[in-house]
Amino acid sequence: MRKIIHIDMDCFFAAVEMRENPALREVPLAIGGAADRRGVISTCNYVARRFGVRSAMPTALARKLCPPLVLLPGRMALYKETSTRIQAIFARYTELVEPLSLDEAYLDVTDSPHCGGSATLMAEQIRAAIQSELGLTASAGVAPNKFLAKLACERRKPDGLFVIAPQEVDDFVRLLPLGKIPGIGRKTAERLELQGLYLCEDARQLPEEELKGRFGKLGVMLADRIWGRDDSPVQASRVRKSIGVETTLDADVYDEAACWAVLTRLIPELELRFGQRCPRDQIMGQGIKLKFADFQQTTVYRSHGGYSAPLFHDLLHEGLVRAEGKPIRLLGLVVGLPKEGEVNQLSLDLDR
Ligand code: TTP
Ligand code: MG
Repeated sequence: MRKIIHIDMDCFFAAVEMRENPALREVPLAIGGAADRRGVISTCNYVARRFGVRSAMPTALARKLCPPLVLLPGRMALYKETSTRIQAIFARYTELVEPLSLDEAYLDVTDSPHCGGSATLMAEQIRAAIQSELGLTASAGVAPNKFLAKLACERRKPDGLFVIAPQEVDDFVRLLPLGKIPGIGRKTAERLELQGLYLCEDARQLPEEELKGRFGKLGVMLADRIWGRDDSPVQASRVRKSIGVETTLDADVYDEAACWAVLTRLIPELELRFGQRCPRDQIMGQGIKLKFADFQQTTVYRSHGGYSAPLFHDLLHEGLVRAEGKPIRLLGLVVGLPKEGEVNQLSLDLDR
């Protein structure tokens, strides 16, 4: 049985800004791109959330919901530096830290000698250190695995701690809506509901084989989660699997030629970025990301060995078929990288 802590900072970018300028604590505050530049909200403080403002919402909509909203452009360098200091606090307790983003991580403290081995006490100490040393609040979840620790953390947000002890797992999971399981998106949850499956206890009524038969890979995952099981390890050094560049367009574009014109500007940037890590002939695949005017998005990806810029043209064509005539608001490119350690050093040297 593992002891996992999941930590997630509360309204992270906004919290950093409120620490820098405490007057902002009293007003609805959001970090994001300007409305007249088709920006979106990165995050907002809890005052703004009471108006319905949310991450990823177009700023123009946020302004409608919350006219007094104070909007800041954000200071990524400051958030990154703060994130590094948070990571340093985690490292006092365990080497097994898996960051999920700048403000969120799993810690495996199963073998940590601190706090007499109590994960709960360690989580409290970490939260206290973040508060006293960085002037920020974090929420934490403690549980026997990653999946439950993440859900536990959400349960007491903001500035809270929630513990799921091994003997409490079954009660916690039984009444959990299936849509709350990480990996089950809104669409999948709706598909499950159409089959009369709302809660984990509903899915438990189906024989495991049937769950797997009906839902394939997803069913295999579900068969574990509905009983509170997740044996995925905390992965301390996550290897980077892809590199991408993208751009939100100043105005929507409709046709292939206009999209291609944008991509020809992005391609050199992409090549510059991946070129520092991996030679062209070792790229594992390439893809193109499209976001439509209705905010739906799709990625057309093709796995193969070696990189070819003209291939993006074929992928674009496929993507636009999927668009079914909808205008495009964002275009992006991505390449798949080989596993770390598998980049052939010789050809790297030859490329220089
Ligand atoms: P989250 O942890 O998802 O959100 P949060 O920390 O702002 O709020 P909560 O209290 O609910 O945890 O994301 C962390 C940071 O990542 C967030 O402060 C800003 C950034 N972010 C974006 O830029 N765009 C997004 O769509 C999301 C979800 C987050
Ligand atoms: Mg957060």
